[in-house]
Amino acid sequence: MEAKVIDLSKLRKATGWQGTDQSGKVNPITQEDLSQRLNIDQSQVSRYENDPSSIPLDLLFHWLQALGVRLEDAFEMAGKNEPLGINPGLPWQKLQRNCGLLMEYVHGAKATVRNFRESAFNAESLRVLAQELRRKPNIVFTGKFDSGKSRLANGLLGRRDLPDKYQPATRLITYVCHINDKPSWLREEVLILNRNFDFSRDISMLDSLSIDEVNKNYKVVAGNLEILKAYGTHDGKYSEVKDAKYALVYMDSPLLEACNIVDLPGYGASEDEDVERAREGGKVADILVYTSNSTGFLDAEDFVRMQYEVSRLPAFEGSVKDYPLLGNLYIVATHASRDKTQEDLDAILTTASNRLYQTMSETWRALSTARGRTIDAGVLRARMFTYWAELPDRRKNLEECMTSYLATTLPKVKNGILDQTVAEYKSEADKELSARIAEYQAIMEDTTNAERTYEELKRNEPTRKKRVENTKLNIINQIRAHRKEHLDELTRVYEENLNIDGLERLIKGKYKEKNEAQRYLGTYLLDHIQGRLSSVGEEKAKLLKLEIDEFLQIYDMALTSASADIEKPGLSIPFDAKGAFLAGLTGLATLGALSIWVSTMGNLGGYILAAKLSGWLATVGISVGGKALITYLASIGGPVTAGIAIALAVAAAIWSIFGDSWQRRLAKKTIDAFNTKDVQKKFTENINAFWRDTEIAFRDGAESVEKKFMKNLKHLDDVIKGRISRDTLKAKIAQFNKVKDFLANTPWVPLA
Ligand SMILES: Nc1nc2c(ncn2[C@@H]2O[C@H](COP(=O)(O)OP(=O)(O)OP(=O)(O)O)[C@@H](O)[C@H]2O)c(=O)[nH]1
Ligand SMILES: [Mg+2]
Repeated sequence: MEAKVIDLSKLRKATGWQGTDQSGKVNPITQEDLSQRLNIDQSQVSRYENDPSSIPLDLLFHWLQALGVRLEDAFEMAGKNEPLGINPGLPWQKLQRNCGLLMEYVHGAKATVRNFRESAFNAESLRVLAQELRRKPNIVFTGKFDSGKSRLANGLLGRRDLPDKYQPATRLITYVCHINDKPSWLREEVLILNRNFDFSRDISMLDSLSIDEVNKNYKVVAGNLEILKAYGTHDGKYSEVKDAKYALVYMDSPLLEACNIVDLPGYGASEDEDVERAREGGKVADILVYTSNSTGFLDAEDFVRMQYEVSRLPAFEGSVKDYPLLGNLYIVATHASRDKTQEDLDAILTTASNRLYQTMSETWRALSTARGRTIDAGVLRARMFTYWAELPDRRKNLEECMTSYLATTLPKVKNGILDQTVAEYKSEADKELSARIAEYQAIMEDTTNAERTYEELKRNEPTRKKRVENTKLNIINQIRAHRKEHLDELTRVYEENLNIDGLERLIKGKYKEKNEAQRYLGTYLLDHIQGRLSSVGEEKAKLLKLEIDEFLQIYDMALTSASADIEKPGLSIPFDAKGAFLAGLTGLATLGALSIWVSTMGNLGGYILAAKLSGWLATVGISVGGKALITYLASIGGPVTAGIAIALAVAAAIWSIFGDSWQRRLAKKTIDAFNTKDVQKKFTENINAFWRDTEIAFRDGAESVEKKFMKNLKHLDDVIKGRISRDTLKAKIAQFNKVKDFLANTPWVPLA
C-alpha cells in the first residue's frame, strides 16, 4: 500500500480560519495559535509541519481535533481527493462538424460567389454565421475578491493552473479554452493582451484575426503557464505591467470540450480597476457562477453586484419545456469546509435565498416577466450550491448539476435555436435574393411597365419625403416627451418612497431586526426605485418601437403604392428598411430605448448575423443566441439604474445610526443618505442620457434608411434609363442566381 503523508502545513491553512479582518481578508490560523491549542511549543508545530511523517499518532489525533478535521477528510485534503474536474462529454461534436463543413463549403466557393457583396446574404455572412454558431458557451466566474473563484474554476477543470491564493490574486480577465481551440496563428499556451483588445466583440472571432494584427495591436507577451502567474496575479513578477489586461489560456481539460471559462478579478470594497474588469468580463457570460464565502454568505454588496450580472444573462427559458428556471445561474457558497455542519450550511443558504428574494423583489419580478415563469425564494434556493475542493460531499451537487446542464440541458436548447437560425438565414436569403432577381427580370422583360412604375415612384417622391420628415419630427418630439414623463415619474417615486413617515412604516412592516433593516433597506429601496423606472422606461420603449415600425413602413409603402396602379404588377422593388435602419445604429455604443427595437427584431433573421453585427450586438450588451434576444430593459443597453457605485455608497452610509426609535432614526438616516449621495441627481442624469442616446440612435437610423433608399432609387434609374446595358443586367441575374443556389445548398445536418 502506498504510504499517505498528511501535509500538515497545508491542512492548517486550509481549515483553521480565524474569520475575516476588516478589509475582508481571510486569516488562517497561525502556528502559534495552533501550538497554544495543543499546549506544545511553536517550534514543534513547525517541526512536524516540515516533516509530517515523524508525528506520533496520538499527537496527530489531537492535532486534527484542534483543527476540527476528521481523519478521512485530512487524507482528502492531503491531496488524495483533489477534484478531478467534471466531464460533460462532447456535447458540441455534431455542431462542430456541421460548422466545419460550413466553413469548408464557404472556402470552396467560386470567386464570383465569394466576392459577391450586393446583398447582406453572401458567402462572407455565411462564414460569420458559422463562426458565431460554433462558439462554445462561456462560464463566467465572478464575486468578491478572495471568494474562491479561481480555486473553484481549477476544481472544475481538474487542474491547479489558475493562480489561487490568499491575497487578491487574479488581475487579468482570464479566458480559458481547450487546447484544440487554439487559433492557428498562436503557438504558445498563454497570450497576454492589452487594452486595445475589445473583449466582448472580438473574443468569438479570434480565428479571423491574423498574427500580424495581434502582434501589432494587442499582444503584450506570449508564453507558458508561468507567464500567467507573472502577469496575471497581483503579486506576480510583472504585475506592474499596466498594459496587460487579458490572458488567453489554452489547456487540456474535459470541461473545456463543453465550454470556455472566464476567471475574473474579484470585486473589492471600492470601484477600482479590478471591479471594472470584472464587469467587462461579465458581458460575455452564457452561464454565471457567483461565488461568496459561506462565512458571511451574500451581503448587500453581493446583492447589488449579482443583480447587475443576472439581469444581463441570456434567457433560455421558454425554448424547452423542462428547462430549469435560472438554469444558467450558479450561486456558490465557497469555503464550505467541516467548520460548518451540513445543517449550518442548509440554514445559511435558505436564509440567504429568502433575503435575496425580498431585498431584490423588483428585480425578480421583472426577470420573472422576461423569462415567462415566476421566480421566488425557492427558485433562488435551488440555484445555490456549496463548495469545498477537499470534500466530495460538499461539491457533489454543484458538480452534478453543472455536468448535466452542460452535457444535456444546454445542448438541447441551443441545438434547437441553432437549427432554427440556420433555417431562417436560408429562407431570408432565398426571399431577398429571389426578389432582387425578379426585379431585374421584370425590368428586362417589360421595360415599359417597369418605366411606368418607376415614373410613378418618382412622382410620389415629394409626398414620401414629406411623410418621412413629418413622422421623424413627430417621433423626436415623442422621445422628448417620454424623457419628461420619465423624469416626472422619478420625482413621484422619490416622494412616495423617501418620506420619513412612509419609510418608518415600511421598516416596521418589513424588518424585525434592526441589524437586518440597516443592512438591506438601502438596497431594497434602490431596487424598488430602479424597478419602477425600468418598467416605465420599458413601456415607453415599446411604444416607441411601434412608432418606428410605422415609420419604416413609409418606405415599404412608397414602393408598393407605386406599383399598385399598374394592372400587371411587373416591378416589385425590394427594400430592406429595417436592415438599413439597423445598419445606421451599428456605430453606436449605446442605444437607449432603441435597444428594445433591436432586441425584438426576431430570432436573428438574416439581419443580425450578416456582416459583423453579432460582435456589435455584444458590445451594446445584447446577447445573440439566447432565447431570441432579451427584452427586459434593465438588461440591455443603458439600464435606468443609479449605478452600482451609488448603490454601494448609499448602503454604506446607512450602516451607522443612533438616537429616537430605531425605525424612525433609520428612516431619517436613509433619507439623509439618499440626499447626500445625490441619488436623485444620478437617476436624473441617467434618464437624460438614456433618452439622449435614444434620440441620437433614432436620427442615425433614419438617416441611414433614407440614404439607402435614395441609393436604390438611383440604381433603379440607372437600370431603367439604360445606363446599365442588357448584357450587364443578364450577367447580374446570373450572378444573383449563383449566390442564391449557393446559399440554398448550405450543408447543415439538423442537430435537434
Ligand atoms: N483548501 C481550500 N482552499 C480554498 C478553497 N476555495 C478557496 N480556497 C482558498 O481561498 C483563497 C482564495 O481563493 P481564490 O480562488 O484565489 O479566490 P478568488 O476569488 O479567485 O480571489 P481573487 O482572484 O483575488 O478575486 C485561496 O487561498 C484558496 O486556496 C477550497 O475549496 N479548498
Ligand atoms: Mg482569482
